[in-house]
Amino acid sequence: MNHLKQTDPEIAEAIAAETKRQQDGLELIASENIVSPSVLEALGSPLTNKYSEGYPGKRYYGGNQHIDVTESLAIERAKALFGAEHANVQPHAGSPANLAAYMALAETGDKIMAMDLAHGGHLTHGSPVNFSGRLYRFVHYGVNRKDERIDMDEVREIAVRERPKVIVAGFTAYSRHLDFAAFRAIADEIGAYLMTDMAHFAGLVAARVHPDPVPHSDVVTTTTHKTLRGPRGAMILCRTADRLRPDDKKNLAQKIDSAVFPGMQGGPLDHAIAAKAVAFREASLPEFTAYQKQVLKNAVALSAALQERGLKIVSGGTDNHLMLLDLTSLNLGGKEAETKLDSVGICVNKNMIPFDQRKPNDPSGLRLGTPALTTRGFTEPEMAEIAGLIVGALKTADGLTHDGIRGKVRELAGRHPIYADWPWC
Ligand code: DSN
Repeated sequence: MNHLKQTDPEIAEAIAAETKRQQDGLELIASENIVSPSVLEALGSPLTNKYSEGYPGKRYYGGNQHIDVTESLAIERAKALFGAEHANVQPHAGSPANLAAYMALAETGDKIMAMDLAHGGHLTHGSPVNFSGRLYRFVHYGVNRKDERIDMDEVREIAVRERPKVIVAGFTAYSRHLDFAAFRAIADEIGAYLMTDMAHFAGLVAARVHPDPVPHSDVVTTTTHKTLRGPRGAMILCRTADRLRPDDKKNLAQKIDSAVFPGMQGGPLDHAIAAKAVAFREASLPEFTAYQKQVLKNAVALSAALQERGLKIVSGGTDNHLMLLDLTSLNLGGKEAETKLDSVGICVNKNMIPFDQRKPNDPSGLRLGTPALTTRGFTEPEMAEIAGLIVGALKTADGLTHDGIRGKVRELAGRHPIYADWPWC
Protein backbone atom coordinates (compact mmCIF):
# COMPACT_ATOMS: atom_id res chain seq x y z
CA MET A 1 0.00 0.00 0.00
CA ASN A 2 3.05 2.29 0.01
CA HIS A 3 2.28 3.76 -3.43
CA LEU A 4 -1.38 4.28 -2.70
CA LYS A 5 -0.72 5.93 0.66
CA GLN A 6 1.43 8.53 -1.09
CA THR A 7 -0.59 9.05 -4.27
CA ASP A 8 -4.15 8.73 -2.99
CA PRO A 9 -4.34 8.86 0.80
CA GLU A 10 -8.14 9.14 0.83
CA ILE A 11 -8.60 5.79 -0.89
CA ALA A 12 -5.71 4.24 1.08
CA GLU A 13 -7.36 5.32 4.33
CA ALA A 14 -10.75 3.95 3.31
CA ILE A 15 -9.16 0.60 2.41
CA ALA A 16 -7.32 0.51 5.74
CA ALA A 17 -10.51 1.39 7.62
CA GLU A 18 -12.51 -1.32 5.81
CA THR A 19 -9.77 -3.86 6.55
CA LYS A 20 -9.93 -2.88 10.23
CA ARG A 21 -13.74 -3.13 10.20
CA GLN A 22 -13.45 -6.66 8.87
CA GLN A 23 -10.81 -7.53 11.46
CA ASP A 24 -12.64 -6.06 14.46
CA GLY A 25 -16.10 -7.37 13.61
CA LEU A 26 -17.89 -10.69 13.16
CA GLU A 27 -18.99 -11.27 9.57
CA LEU A 28 -22.14 -13.34 9.41
CA ILE A 29 -23.35 -12.33 5.95
CA ALA A 30 -23.91 -15.76 4.42
CA SER A 31 -22.65 -14.77 0.97
CA GLU A 32 -19.33 -13.28 2.12
CA ASN A 33 -15.99 -14.90 2.82
CA ILE A 34 -12.31 -14.04 3.24
CA VAL A 35 -9.92 -14.87 0.41
CA SER A 36 -6.35 -16.01 0.85
CA PRO A 37 -3.35 -13.67 0.37
CA SER A 38 -2.56 -15.66 -2.82
CA VAL A 39 -5.98 -14.82 -4.29
CA LEU A 40 -5.43 -11.16 -3.34
CA GLU A 41 -2.01 -11.14 -5.04
CA ALA A 42 -3.46 -12.51 -8.28
CA LEU A 43 -6.26 -9.91 -8.11
CA GLY A 44 -3.80 -7.07 -7.64
CA SER A 45 -1.53 -8.18 -10.50
CA PRO A 46 -0.73 -6.50 -13.87
CA LEU A 47 -3.10 -8.93 -15.57
CA THR A 48 -5.67 -6.18 -15.12
CA ASN A 49 -3.85 -4.28 -17.89
CA LYS A 50 -4.72 -6.76 -20.63
CA TYR A 51 -7.48 -7.01 -23.23
CA SER A 52 -8.30 -10.56 -24.32
CA GLU A 53 -11.75 -10.85 -25.89
CA GLY A 54 -12.28 -14.40 -27.04
CA TYR A 55 -11.15 -17.65 -25.47
CA PRO A 56 -7.73 -19.37 -25.04
CA GLY A 57 -6.12 -19.83 -28.47
CA LYS A 58 -8.84 -17.70 -30.18
CA ARG A 59 -8.38 -14.07 -29.12
CA TYR A 60 -9.16 -10.78 -30.83
CA TYR A 61 -5.99 -9.10 -29.46
CA GLY A 62 -2.31 -9.99 -29.58
CA GLY A 63 -0.06 -10.68 -26.61
CA ASN A 64 -2.32 -13.19 -24.89
CA GLN A 65 0.13 -16.08 -24.54
CA HIS A 66 0.27 -15.81 -20.73
CA ILE A 67 -3.40 -14.93 -20.34
CA ASP A 68 -4.16 -18.15 -22.24
CA VAL A 69 -2.19 -20.03 -19.56
CA THR A 70 -4.10 -18.52 -16.63
CA GLU A 71 -7.53 -18.89 -18.24
CA SER A 72 -6.82 -22.47 -19.38
CA LEU A 73 -5.69 -23.37 -15.87
CA ALA A 74 -8.86 -21.83 -14.41
CA ILE A 75 -11.01 -23.81 -16.89
CA GLU A 76 -9.23 -27.12 -16.30
CA ARG A 77 -9.24 -26.68 -12.51
CA ALA A 78 -12.95 -25.77 -12.48
CA LYS A 79 -13.81 -28.82 -14.59
CA ALA A 80 -11.76 -31.12 -12.37
CA LEU A 81 -13.11 -29.62 -9.14
CA PHE A 82 -16.75 -30.12 -10.12
CA GLY A 83 -16.48 -33.05 -12.56
CA ALA A 84 -17.93 -30.82 -15.30
CA GLU A 85 -17.63 -31.34 -19.06
CA HIS A 86 -17.24 -27.64 -19.83
CA ALA A 87 -16.45 -24.47 -17.87
CA ASN A 88 -16.66 -20.79 -18.80
CA VAL A 89 -14.77 -18.76 -16.21
CA GLN A 90 -15.34 -15.31 -17.72
CA PRO A 91 -18.63 -14.07 -16.15
CA HIS A 92 -17.90 -10.95 -14.12
CA ALA A 93 -20.55 -11.75 -11.49
CA GLY A 94 -23.47 -14.01 -10.70
CA SER A 95 -26.11 -11.89 -12.45
CA PRO A 96 -24.35 -11.86 -15.85
CA ALA A 97 -23.66 -15.59 -15.46
CA ASN A 98 -27.40 -16.20 -15.05
CA LEU A 99 -28.19 -13.86 -17.95
CA ALA A 100 -25.76 -15.78 -20.20
CA ALA A 101 -27.30 -19.10 -19.13
CA TYR A 102 -30.83 -17.87 -19.93
CA MET A 103 -29.59 -16.52 -23.29
CA ALA A 104 -28.11 -19.93 -24.14
CA LEU A 105 -31.17 -21.94 -23.07
CA ALA A 106 -34.16 -19.75 -23.98
CA GLU A 107 -35.43 -17.02 -26.27
CA THR A 108 -36.61 -13.67 -24.94
CA GLY A 109 -40.23 -14.05 -23.83
CA ASP A 110 -39.89 -17.76 -23.05
CA LYS A 111 -41.22 -19.15 -19.79
CA ILE A 112 -38.74 -19.97 -17.00
CA MET A 113 -39.55 -21.40 -13.58
CA ALA A 114 -37.54 -20.56 -10.46
CA MET A 115 -37.80 -20.06 -6.71
CA ASP A 116 -39.80 -17.07 -5.51
CA LEU A 117 -37.56 -14.24 -4.28
CA ALA A 118 -39.82 -13.83 -1.24
CA HIS A 119 -39.18 -17.49 -0.32
CA GLY A 120 -35.41 -17.43 -0.83
CA GLY A 121 -34.84 -17.05 -4.58
CA HIS A 122 -32.66 -14.41 -6.24
CA LEU A 123 -33.38 -11.18 -8.15
CA THR A 124 -32.15 -12.88 -11.33
CA HIS A 125 -34.70 -15.63 -10.81
CA GLY A 126 -37.44 -13.49 -12.31
CA SER A 127 -37.91 -10.39 -10.18
CA PRO A 128 -39.95 -7.82 -12.16
CA VAL A 129 -37.35 -5.13 -11.35
CA ASN A 130 -34.52 -7.26 -12.80
CA PHE A 131 -33.59 -8.03 -16.43
CA SER A 132 -34.76 -11.61 -15.83
CA GLY A 133 -38.33 -10.62 -15.04
CA ARG A 134 -38.37 -8.10 -17.88
CA LEU A 135 -36.95 -10.34 -20.62
CA TYR A 136 -38.52 -13.69 -19.71
CA ARG A 137 -41.91 -14.84 -18.40
CA PHE A 138 -41.19 -16.28 -14.97
CA VAL A 139 -43.38 -18.56 -12.89
CA HIS A 140 -42.37 -19.41 -9.35
CA TYR A 141 -42.36 -22.17 -6.78
CA GLY A 142 -41.79 -21.60 -3.08
CA VAL A 143 -41.74 -23.34 0.27
CA ASN A 144 -44.86 -24.71 1.95
CA ARG A 145 -46.37 -23.30 5.15
CA LYS A 146 -46.20 -26.59 7.01
CA ASP A 147 -42.44 -27.07 7.29
CA GLU A 148 -41.09 -24.09 5.32
CA ARG A 149 -39.39 -26.43 2.85
CA ILE A 150 -39.72 -26.88 -0.92
CA ASP A 151 -42.35 -29.50 -1.71
CA MET A 152 -41.25 -31.33 -4.88
CA ASP A 153 -44.80 -32.53 -5.59
CA GLU A 154 -45.86 -28.91 -5.76
CA VAL A 155 -42.85 -28.04 -7.96
CA ARG A 156 -43.88 -30.83 -10.32
CA GLU A 157 -47.50 -29.69 -10.35
CA ILE A 158 -46.52 -26.13 -11.33
CA ALA A 159 -44.03 -27.37 -13.93
CA VAL A 160 -46.54 -29.72 -15.57
CA ARG A 161 -49.16 -26.96 -15.63
CA GLU A 162 -46.87 -24.14 -16.82
CA ARG A 163 -44.43 -26.10 -19.03
CA PRO A 164 -41.46 -23.72 -18.68
CA LYS A 165 -38.55 -24.05 -21.08
CA VAL A 166 -36.04 -23.85 -18.21
CA ILE A 167 -36.34 -24.87 -14.56
CA VAL A 168 -33.95 -23.12 -12.16
CA ALA A 169 -32.92 -24.83 -8.93
CA GLY A 170 -31.08 -22.56 -6.51
CA PHE A 171 -31.51 -19.86 -3.89
CA THR A 172 -29.93 -17.13 -1.84
CA ALA A 173 -31.82 -17.71 1.39
CA TYR A 174 -32.88 -21.32 1.93
CA SER A 175 -31.22 -23.48 4.55
CA ARG A 176 -32.13 -26.93 3.25
CA HIS A 177 -30.77 -29.29 0.59
CA LEU A 178 -32.36 -29.30 -2.85
CA ASP A 179 -33.42 -32.59 -4.40
CA PHE A 180 -31.54 -32.34 -7.71
CA ALA A 181 -32.62 -35.80 -8.91
CA ALA A 182 -36.26 -34.80 -8.45
CA PHE A 183 -35.70 -31.50 -10.29
CA ARG A 184 -34.06 -33.48 -13.13
CA ALA A 185 -36.98 -35.91 -13.34
CA ILE A 186 -39.47 -33.03 -13.54
CA ALA A 187 -37.40 -31.28 -16.24
CA ASP A 188 -37.25 -34.53 -18.23
CA GLU A 189 -40.98 -35.10 -17.85
CA ILE A 190 -41.84 -31.74 -19.48
CA GLY A 191 -38.85 -31.48 -21.83
CA ALA A 192 -37.22 -28.53 -20.03
CA TYR A 193 -33.62 -27.67 -19.31
CA LEU A 194 -32.47 -27.86 -15.68
CA MET A 195 -30.25 -24.97 -14.63
CA THR A 196 -28.84 -24.91 -11.10
CA ASP A 197 -27.66 -21.67 -9.54
CA MET A 198 -25.31 -23.02 -6.87
CA ALA A 199 -23.76 -19.64 -5.99
CA HIS A 200 -24.42 -20.11 -2.30
CA PHE A 201 -23.32 -23.71 -1.83
CA ALA A 202 -20.63 -24.19 -4.51
CA GLY A 203 -17.88 -24.50 -1.90
CA LEU A 204 -19.81 -27.22 -0.09
CA VAL A 205 -20.27 -29.06 -3.40
CA ALA A 206 -16.56 -28.74 -4.24
CA ALA A 207 -15.73 -30.29 -0.86
CA ARG A 208 -18.28 -33.10 -1.44
CA VAL A 209 -20.19 -32.26 1.76
CA HIS A 210 -23.40 -31.31 -0.05
CA PRO A 211 -25.59 -32.95 -2.73
CA ASP A 212 -24.02 -32.40 -6.15
CA PRO A 213 -26.14 -30.65 -8.81
CA VAL A 214 -23.59 -31.09 -11.63
CA PRO A 215 -24.52 -34.62 -12.78
CA HIS A 216 -28.22 -33.68 -12.85
CA SER A 217 -28.10 -30.24 -14.48
CA ASP A 218 -27.71 -29.09 -18.07
CA VAL A 219 -26.12 -25.85 -16.84
CA VAL A 220 -24.77 -24.81 -13.44
CA THR A 221 -23.98 -21.20 -12.63
CA THR A 222 -22.10 -20.02 -9.57
CA THR A 223 -20.37 -17.03 -8.12
CA THR A 224 -16.81 -17.72 -7.02
CA HIS A 225 -16.68 -15.60 -3.86
CA LYS A 226 -19.21 -17.11 -1.46
CA THR A 227 -18.60 -20.53 0.11
CA LEU A 228 -16.16 -21.22 -2.75
CA ARG A 229 -13.89 -18.55 -1.20
CA GLY A 230 -12.43 -17.14 -4.39
CA PRO A 231 -12.38 -13.64 -5.87
CA ARG A 232 -15.60 -11.73 -6.60
CA GLY A 233 -16.81 -13.18 -9.92
CA ALA A 234 -18.65 -16.13 -11.41
CA MET A 235 -18.48 -19.08 -13.80
CA ILE A 236 -20.75 -21.39 -15.75
CA LEU A 237 -20.42 -25.17 -15.93
CA CYS A 238 -22.33 -27.23 -18.46
CA ARG A 239 -22.65 -30.42 -20.42
CA THR A 240 -21.20 -30.33 -23.93
CA ALA A 241 -24.19 -31.89 -25.68
CA ASP A 242 -27.52 -30.08 -25.93
CA ARG A 243 -29.87 -32.85 -24.86
CA LEU A 244 -33.03 -31.07 -25.94
CA ARG A 245 -31.73 -29.73 -29.25
CA PRO A 246 -29.07 -32.15 -30.45
CA ASP A 247 -29.46 -31.00 -34.09
CA ASP A 248 -28.62 -27.33 -33.45
CA LYS A 249 -25.48 -26.06 -35.18
CA LYS A 250 -23.93 -25.23 -31.81
CA ASN A 251 -23.69 -27.64 -28.88
CA LEU A 252 -24.53 -26.46 -25.34
CA ALA A 253 -20.93 -25.58 -24.46
CA GLN A 254 -20.65 -23.42 -27.59
CA LYS A 255 -23.99 -21.75 -26.83
CA ILE A 256 -22.82 -20.86 -23.31
CA ASP A 257 -19.49 -19.53 -24.56
CA SER A 258 -21.06 -17.33 -27.21
CA ALA A 259 -23.73 -16.10 -24.78
CA VAL A 260 -20.93 -14.87 -22.46
CA PHE A 261 -18.79 -13.45 -25.28
CA PRO A 262 -19.79 -11.83 -27.59
CA GLY A 263 -23.36 -12.21 -26.23
CA MET A 264 -23.19 -9.99 -23.18
CA GLN A 265 -19.62 -9.31 -22.09
CA GLY A 266 -16.55 -7.76 -23.69
CA GLY A 267 -13.03 -8.13 -22.33
CA PRO A 268 -12.67 -10.67 -19.53
CA LEU A 269 -11.22 -9.61 -16.17
CA ASP A 270 -7.96 -11.53 -16.54
CA HIS A 271 -6.71 -10.69 -13.05
CA ALA A 272 -9.96 -12.08 -11.60
CA ILE A 273 -9.73 -15.21 -13.77
CA ALA A 274 -6.17 -15.85 -12.51
CA ALA A 275 -7.47 -15.40 -8.96
CA LYS A 276 -10.30 -17.87 -9.70
CA ALA A 277 -7.68 -20.40 -10.83
CA VAL A 278 -5.81 -19.88 -7.53
CA ALA A 279 -9.02 -20.37 -5.55
CA PHE A 280 -9.96 -23.53 -7.50
CA ARG A 281 -6.58 -25.06 -6.64
CA GLU A 282 -7.10 -24.16 -2.98
CA ALA A 283 -10.58 -25.73 -3.11
CA SER A 284 -9.09 -29.01 -4.34
CA LEU A 285 -6.92 -29.42 -1.22
CA PRO A 286 -7.84 -31.56 1.81
CA GLU A 287 -7.76 -28.43 4.03
CA PHE A 288 -10.71 -27.09 2.06
CA THR A 289 -12.79 -30.18 2.80
CA ALA A 290 -11.97 -29.81 6.49
CA TYR A 291 -12.94 -26.12 6.25
CA GLN A 292 -16.32 -26.88 4.67
CA LYS A 293 -17.08 -29.58 7.24
CA GLN A 294 -16.45 -26.96 9.91
CA VAL A 295 -18.69 -24.43 8.08
CA LEU A 296 -21.53 -26.94 8.40
CA LYS A 297 -20.78 -27.78 12.04
CA ASN A 298 -20.66 -24.08 12.89
CA ALA A 299 -23.97 -23.40 11.15
CA VAL A 300 -25.69 -26.22 13.05
CA ALA A 301 -24.13 -25.02 16.33
CA LEU A 302 -25.18 -21.40 15.74
CA SER A 303 -28.71 -22.37 14.74
CA ALA A 304 -29.07 -24.65 17.79
CA ALA A 305 -27.67 -22.02 20.18
CA LEU A 306 -30.05 -19.34 18.85
CA GLN A 307 -33.02 -21.71 19.23
CA GLU A 308 -31.93 -22.63 22.77
CA ARG A 309 -32.13 -18.91 23.53
CA GLY A 310 -35.74 -18.76 22.33
CA LEU A 311 -35.32 -17.50 18.75
CA LYS A 312 -37.10 -19.08 15.79
CA ILE A 313 -35.11 -20.38 12.83
CA VAL A 314 -37.09 -20.81 9.60
CA SER A 315 -37.70 -24.54 8.91
CA GLY A 316 -36.27 -25.33 12.33
CA GLY A 317 -32.58 -25.44 11.41
CA THR A 318 -30.06 -25.78 8.61
CA ASP A 319 -28.43 -28.35 6.32
CA ASN A 320 -25.99 -25.85 4.81
CA HIS A 321 -23.96 -22.74 5.67
CA LEU A 322 -26.89 -20.38 6.34
CA MET A 323 -30.04 -19.90 8.37
CA LEU A 324 -32.95 -17.47 8.46
CA LEU A 325 -33.80 -15.95 11.81
CA ASP A 326 -37.51 -15.13 12.22
CA LEU A 327 -37.76 -11.97 14.34
CA THR A 328 -41.54 -11.96 14.65
CA SER A 329 -41.58 -13.06 18.31
CA LEU A 330 -39.14 -10.27 19.24
CA ASN A 331 -41.49 -7.67 17.80
CA LEU A 332 -38.54 -6.28 15.87
CA GLY A 333 -38.17 -5.46 12.17
CA GLY A 334 -35.23 -6.72 10.14
CA LYS A 335 -33.98 -3.20 9.46
CA GLU A 336 -33.71 -2.29 13.13
CA ALA A 337 -32.24 -5.71 13.99
CA GLU A 338 -29.54 -5.33 11.30
CA THR A 339 -28.67 -1.84 12.62
CA LYS A 340 -28.54 -3.03 16.23
CA LEU A 341 -26.15 -5.84 15.34
CA ASP A 342 -24.05 -3.57 13.13
CA SER A 343 -23.63 -1.19 16.07
CA VAL A 344 -21.92 -3.93 18.08
CA GLY A 345 -19.78 -5.14 15.15
CA ILE A 346 -21.88 -8.13 14.09
CA CYS A 347 -22.59 -7.88 10.37
CA VAL A 348 -25.73 -9.57 8.96
CA ASN A 349 -28.40 -8.74 6.40
CA LYS A 350 -32.11 -8.25 6.83
CA ASN A 351 -34.08 -10.77 4.79
CA MET A 352 -37.63 -11.71 3.91
CA ILE A 353 -38.92 -14.85 5.58
CA PRO A 354 -41.45 -17.10 3.81
CA PHE A 355 -44.99 -15.62 3.91
CA ASP A 356 -43.57 -12.39 5.33
CA GLN A 357 -46.16 -9.78 6.32
CA ARG A 358 -43.58 -6.97 6.14
CA LYS A 359 -41.90 -5.24 3.19
CA PRO A 360 -38.55 -6.20 1.55
CA ASN A 361 -36.81 -3.03 2.83
CA ASP A 362 -37.87 -3.84 6.40
CA PRO A 363 -38.70 -7.54 6.47
CA SER A 364 -39.23 -9.92 9.38
CA GLY A 365 -35.98 -11.83 9.21
CA LEU A 366 -32.21 -11.84 9.30
CA ARG A 367 -30.00 -14.14 7.23
CA LEU A 368 -26.91 -15.49 9.01
CA GLY A 369 -24.09 -17.65 7.68
CA THR A 370 -20.84 -19.16 8.88
CA PRO A 371 -18.39 -19.22 5.89
CA ALA A 372 -16.38 -16.11 6.84
CA LEU A 373 -16.15 -16.86 10.57
CA THR A 374 -15.05 -20.41 9.79
CA THR A 375 -12.29 -19.17 7.48
CA ARG A 376 -10.98 -17.19 10.46
CA GLY A 377 -10.86 -20.33 12.60
CA PHE A 378 -14.01 -20.00 14.72
CA THR A 379 -15.45 -23.29 16.01
CA GLU A 380 -18.63 -24.53 17.72
CA PRO A 381 -18.07 -23.22 21.30
CA GLU A 382 -17.61 -19.72 19.88
CA MET A 383 -20.87 -20.08 17.92
CA ALA A 384 -22.64 -20.41 21.28
CA GLU A 385 -20.90 -17.26 22.53
CA ILE A 386 -21.86 -15.40 19.35
CA ALA A 387 -25.49 -16.56 19.67
CA GLY A 388 -25.51 -15.07 23.19
CA LEU A 389 -24.16 -11.77 21.88
CA ILE A 390 -26.71 -11.67 19.03
CA VAL A 391 -29.62 -12.30 21.38
CA GLY A 392 -28.25 -9.75 23.88
CA ALA A 393 -27.92 -7.07 21.21
CA LEU A 394 -31.37 -7.77 19.73
CA LYS A 395 -33.19 -7.85 23.04
CA THR A 396 -31.83 -4.66 24.54
CA ALA A 397 -31.75 -1.05 23.47
CA ASP A 398 -29.53 -0.18 26.41
CA GLY A 399 -26.34 1.66 25.38
CA LEU A 400 -24.24 0.25 28.23
CA THR A 401 -25.18 -3.31 27.37
CA HIS A 402 -24.31 -2.54 23.76
CA ASP A 403 -20.86 -1.22 24.75
CA GLY A 404 -20.25 -4.43 26.69
CA ILE A 405 -21.30 -6.56 23.74
CA ARG A 406 -19.15 -4.48 21.37
CA GLY A 407 -16.15 -5.16 23.62
CA LYS A 408 -16.83 -8.90 23.62
CA VAL A 409 -17.18 -8.89 19.82
CA ARG A 410 -13.77 -7.17 19.53
CA GLU A 411 -12.21 -9.66 21.92
CA LEU A 412 -13.63 -12.62 19.95
CA ALA A 413 -12.52 -11.12 16.64
CA GLY A 414 -9.06 -10.46 18.08
CA ARG A 415 -8.63 -14.18 18.75
CA HIS A 416 -8.77 -14.86 15.00
CA PRO A 417 -6.85 -12.25 12.94
CA ILE A 418 -7.67 -12.10 9.23
CA TYR A 419 -4.50 -11.01 7.40
CA ALA A 420 -2.02 -10.91 10.27
CA ASP A 421 1.09 -10.17 8.19
CA TRP A 422 -0.46 -8.30 5.31
CA PRO A 423 0.37 -4.67 4.43
CA TRP A 424 -3.17 -3.37 4.97
CA CYS A 425 -3.14 -4.18 8.67
N1 DSN B 1 -26.10 -10.79 -3.00
C1 DSN B 1 -26.00 -12.22 -2.93
C2 DSN B 1 -26.35 -12.76 -1.59
O1 DSN B 1 -26.11 -12.07 -0.63
O2 DSN B 1 -26.85 -13.87 -1.49
C3 DSN B 1 -26.75 -12.90 -4.00
O3 DSN B 1 -26.38 -12.37 -5.21
